[in-house]
Amino acid sequence: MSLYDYVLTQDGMITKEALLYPFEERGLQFGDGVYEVIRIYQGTFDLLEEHIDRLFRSAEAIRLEVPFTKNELIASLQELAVRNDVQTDAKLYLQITRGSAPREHSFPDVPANFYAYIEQSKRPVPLLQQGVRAVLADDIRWNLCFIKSLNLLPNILAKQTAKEKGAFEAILHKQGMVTEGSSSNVFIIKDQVLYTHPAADNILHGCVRSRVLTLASKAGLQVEETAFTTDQLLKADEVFITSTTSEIMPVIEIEGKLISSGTPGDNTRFLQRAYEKESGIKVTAFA
Ligand code: DCS
Repeated sequence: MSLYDYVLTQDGMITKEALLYPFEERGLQFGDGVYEVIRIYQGTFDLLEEHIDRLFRSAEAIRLEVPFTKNELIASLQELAVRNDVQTDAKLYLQITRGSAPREHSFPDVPANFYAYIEQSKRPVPLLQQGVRAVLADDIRWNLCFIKSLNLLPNILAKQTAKEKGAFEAILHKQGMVTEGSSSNVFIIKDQVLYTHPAADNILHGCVRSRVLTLASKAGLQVEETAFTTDQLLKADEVFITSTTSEIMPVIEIEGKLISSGTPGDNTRFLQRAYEKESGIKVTAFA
């Protein structure tokens, strides 16, 4: 099959030669790829090696060969930030797919496609201060959620449901056991013990999640990587979610029910401050 020369894109009419990705692209047609979102604070990458390690784990899990080494990639991303003269808070989006080839389910013998771009992105300061609402949603995803794959349909459907209900996040559960958020990991604190789902195959092993576990242990909080129920979630003393863009986000209401008094808890606030310090954030949100 040959393609006509002009292709319509969201940016207008262009020739296929000008398209970086033709529409026969594995990421577009199959979600056959993996991605990362990496935080930049005042021009400096946060948790960069952790994200690159996870990218390589994701790629290996889908048998996708990354066409460069971790060190080469890290150097190139740093070069990208320098070229763009990034000084602000920002985020980098990066994806790698199995390439462009005529549509056929089995792997083609073509090189991978890759791109990375940086966009300005402010910290969600008012939300970090006040906390957010969440809803519950069925976790209808597959069993390999540790792979940060481009297949995000269940996640976006859950997030849209949350948005329509005036909530920030959908907390997912499988048969009543909380797994994670649609784009975050979920933590509860009950009687001074911090609980979160173990880093099993059915959740994404969040980079912020790992940092929070370290910070909590250092602070002397008891940490239990144990799954909890939606009932335990609603009865928790404190609830928060974590992600690269949301950091440590207090959850103050779930399905219309207040968590404790409906304000961010002391342990959550402590961890938020510790997180700022660990990330080298200069201007605190919690003065
Ligand atoms: N779980 C899911 C399903 C996620 O999509 C994310 C982050 C996390 C957990 C938290 O992982 P990090 O702590 O490593 O960020 N999702 C990214 C995304 O798609 N946009 O921003 C963050």
